[in-house]
Amino acid sequence: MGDVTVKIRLFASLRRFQPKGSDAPFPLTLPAGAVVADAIAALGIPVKSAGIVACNDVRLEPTSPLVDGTEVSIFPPLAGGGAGVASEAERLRPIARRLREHVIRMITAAGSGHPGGSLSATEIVTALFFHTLRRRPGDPTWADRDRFVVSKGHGVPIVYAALAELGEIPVAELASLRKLGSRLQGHPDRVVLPWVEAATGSLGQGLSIALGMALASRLDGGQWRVFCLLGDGETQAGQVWEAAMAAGKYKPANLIAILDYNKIQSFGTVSEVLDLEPLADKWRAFRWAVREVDGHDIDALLAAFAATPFEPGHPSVVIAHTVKGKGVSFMENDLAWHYKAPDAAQLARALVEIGAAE
Ligand SMILES: Cc1ncc(C[n+]2csc(CCOP(=O)(O)OP(=O)(O)O)c2C)c(N)n1
Ligand SMILES: [Mg+2]
Repeated sequence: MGDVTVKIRLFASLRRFQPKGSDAPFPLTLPAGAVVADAIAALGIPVKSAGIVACNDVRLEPTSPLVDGTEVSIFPPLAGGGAGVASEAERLRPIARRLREHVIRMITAAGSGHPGGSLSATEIVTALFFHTLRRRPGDPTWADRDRFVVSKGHGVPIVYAALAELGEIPVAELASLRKLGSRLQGHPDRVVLPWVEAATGSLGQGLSIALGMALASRLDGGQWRVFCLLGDGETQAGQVWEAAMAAGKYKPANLIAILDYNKIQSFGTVSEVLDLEPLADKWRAFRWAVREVDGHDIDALLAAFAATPFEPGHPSVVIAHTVKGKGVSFMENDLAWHYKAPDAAQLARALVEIGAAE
């Protein structure tokens, strides 16, 4: 009697304070009456580095008592939090770097996979998972969460990287990518990993699923939104345009498509295989509100996501101009890296270019 035990979940940049060998969340026991500030001190986290502390969805103050058996998430300060982070994009940039590192490492460990399309979507996924999406740590099926459907299912390694960096799956598990029995299949499997919203990978289907979700949210009077990441090659599939046309009719303003316009698909450039242009005009013709951004500019992505719906009563599409293989010079704009695993020397070179620690 007398002790209080909470489960601590540390956000990415605070992970260095995690006890060695422990997974997230890890237990912390303190004397009865302990408050949030005591937990932060016990972990050795400088007060200025612990910006936001939350229990489930509720924000805690340093003086808030710790409640036995609850989970406490500790995040670094947000922009303007007074700890020297100049902008939200500046906070997110190192996270994007870590996600690239995870992608490269896990595909190397798997011996196969699609690095190019994960690296082109890195800033998009970083901005969504670490800023825009309304989510509840530790609770993948929270009813009011924003949904994210990775329609280009072969790009799921970047989603696994984000989930690991958020502490929702162990970083060590990333090495099981594409292994038999792993939760981290080469294409997402919601049955074994509820953090992904749909089983995708057969290209062209995700926007239809996302549209159904968005209409369900509206029917239920929900506040949650649905974000759907499409590949540009994928957008050649007829079903994408069936979904786009239906969305133009039913007008879910809570549906946001993001098109990873990296200009390359499996066996050629999009323009030579089956040109999508004039792409923005096509979406407008289907009654979507359109915005084009540099898909590696985190400020631009955050601003675009914050501005949705771009027009009241319309679905929105963000056409994100990106570079396939972004961040690794020998992968950038090279068709070969659509589907290929690095060897040991290529891994080492890629990590240096990404700026990974080792
Ligand atoms: C229906 C279907 N046909 C073919 C494939 C094989 N395939 C996997 S990735 C890919 C190319 C996708 O290109 P794009 O949408 O541009 O993806 P990204 O450049 O973002 O990797 C293809 C054809 C598939 N997964 N599903
Ligand atoms: Mg592409």
